[in-house]
Amino acid sequence: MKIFGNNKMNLSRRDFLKTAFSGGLAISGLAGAAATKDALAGQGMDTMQQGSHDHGMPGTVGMVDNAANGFDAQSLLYEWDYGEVSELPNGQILREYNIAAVDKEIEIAPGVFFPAWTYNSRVPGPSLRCVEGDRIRLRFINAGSHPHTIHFHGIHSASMDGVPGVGAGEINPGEETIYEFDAFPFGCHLYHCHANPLKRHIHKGLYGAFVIDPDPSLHPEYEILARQRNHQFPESEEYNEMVMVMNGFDTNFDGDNEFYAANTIAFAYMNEPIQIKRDQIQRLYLVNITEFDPINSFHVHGNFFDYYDHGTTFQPTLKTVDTIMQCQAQRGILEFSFKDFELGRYMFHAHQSEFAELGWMGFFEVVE
Ligand SMILES: [Cu+2]
Repeated sequence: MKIFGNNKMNLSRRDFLKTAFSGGLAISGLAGAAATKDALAGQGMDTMQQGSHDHGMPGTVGMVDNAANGFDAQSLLYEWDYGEVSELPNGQILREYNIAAVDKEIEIAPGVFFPAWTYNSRVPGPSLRCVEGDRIRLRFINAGSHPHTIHFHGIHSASMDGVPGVGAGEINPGEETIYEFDAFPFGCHLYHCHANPLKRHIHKGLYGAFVIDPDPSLHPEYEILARQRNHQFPESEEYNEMVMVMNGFDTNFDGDNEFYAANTIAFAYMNEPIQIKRDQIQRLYLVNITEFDPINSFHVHGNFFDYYDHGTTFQPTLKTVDTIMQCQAQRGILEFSFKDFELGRYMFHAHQSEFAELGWMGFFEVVE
């Protein structure tokens, strides 16, 4: 069996899930999972009618092996890579990062393994954090088996764009390069491999969040708001900050996703809800890098949020909404609070029901 290329495995998503079941993989959300667009296109009604008798909550039984993965869904929410910080002779802050492309098999749902291409052995790659105007110097080593790049969404010169044929272009296995630029504009951004074929390189797992905090001294008219969003200032500690990278996995290589998630692990935040304090303001950096599907979305239950598209403004671009959609590479910042709310579990998920039932669903658990 060739893993890549044009010989698509003749296995629909529904077949895959059946196979998974007969093989002992337990996914209690069969009813939901089976009602995929594959199923709807074929004998869908039959499937839906059969499925309609099972009203169990979608989810997985068992847990992925976090130790083997080398990361877990909870820490992916909160871990930042601030780089190694020093000061250049001109006073500018220098942040040096190291990223290696590594082939690694990861477990994306209990018993479901995906042969990922990763940045620093995790999917998504490290959440890079810096401050507007900092000098970014990123050493990229390709320890993988295919040529790769890192393409940043941000302002930089042509030669630092990380695309084939420009600057260093594609970095071959065993080779390395330096990407260097000043961090602009402030906001919630991302980086990803831009090697060809792009679709394959992205869906294999080569992407991550890239957050540039505003520098208050550059925004005197918004100084307090800038300090609240800048990790170096105590005002930012009023916020509980999280990162979610919405992604999908094509586990049978048919050009369509079998699993969806925020931060890779299907249903991770159903199995282990995200605990948030009722009195703390929440700030969520949300990035969509889902391949094969044109859009993804975020919806929260029982509450509304303000949204900053691309995170590049101090004033919300959408106020008091409970659903936003993002095309691939679109991203933004959500701010919300459960102050004075009843304690308990509040669901969040993609409002493409199919994505939700195939893994992109979770809970915030509001606690004292
Ligand atoms: Cu690549």
